[in-house]
Amino acid sequence: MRARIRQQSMWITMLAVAFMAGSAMGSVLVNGDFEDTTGWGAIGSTDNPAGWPSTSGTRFNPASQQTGSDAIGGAGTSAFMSDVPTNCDMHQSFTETGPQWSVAFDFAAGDAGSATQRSLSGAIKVGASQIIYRVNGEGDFQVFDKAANTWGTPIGLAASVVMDSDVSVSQLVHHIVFSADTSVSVSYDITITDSNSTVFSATGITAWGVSTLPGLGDGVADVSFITTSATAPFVLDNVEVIVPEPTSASLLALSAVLMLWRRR
Ligand SMILES: [Ca+2]
Ligand SMILES: [Ca+2]
Repeated sequence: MRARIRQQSMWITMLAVAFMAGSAMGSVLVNGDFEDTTGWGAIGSTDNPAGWPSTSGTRFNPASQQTGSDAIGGAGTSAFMSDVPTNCDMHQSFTETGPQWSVAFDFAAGDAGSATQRSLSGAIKVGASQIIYRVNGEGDFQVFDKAANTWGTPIGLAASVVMDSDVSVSQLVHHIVFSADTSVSVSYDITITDSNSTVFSATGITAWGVSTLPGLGDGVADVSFITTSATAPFVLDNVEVIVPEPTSASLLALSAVLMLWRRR
């Protein structure tokens, strides 16, 4: 009887472990919603938003708080990314994700003025490589292709961003998702939902911003937002690095446990 109880409790423990392995991991970033308002200094200072330091020694804080009805979503805090002074950044490094990942955030982009100028600008480190991107003054979403040494608009992302003449009030909010599964292909997809809920997407993008290309299986290790060469500000909120909830893995583990159980 006692052995039977012990066996039952062992199975219950194994089921619990299998179930817990499948619990959501969510975003790996801290303060991606900018609701932690400690540490923010003036734009151009060395005091950055909590969790978001600048590249050490070379750049400064690009962000100030945009709050309440002037924040994205009409409440809380967003990050207003100023184009003055230029050459500021903030970034967040973390343990490299697995090959399946998404980077997502909300933004509104000021009008940079021309096709060769930019407002929103940032980078995503994938292994030892990087995706480097910008929104130009035509509302094109562009990525830098180091191999061709030029900015290019992936097919599907031309005029995908509605220019916001003043991002400090009444934002034209866009949602962007970069996603990849580098175990299958060393490429990435971008989906933008604009402020009119129109969806733009580009798939299988192979433009990388540096000479080093990612390898199969590489994940995300750092995200940054940059105001270098910006001629208009932008606003950010709800930045997330999302790794898939291991639902299928957990189901596999559960079914394996159940199969073992039934075989007894
Ligand atoms: Ca927020
Ligand atoms: Ca506006």
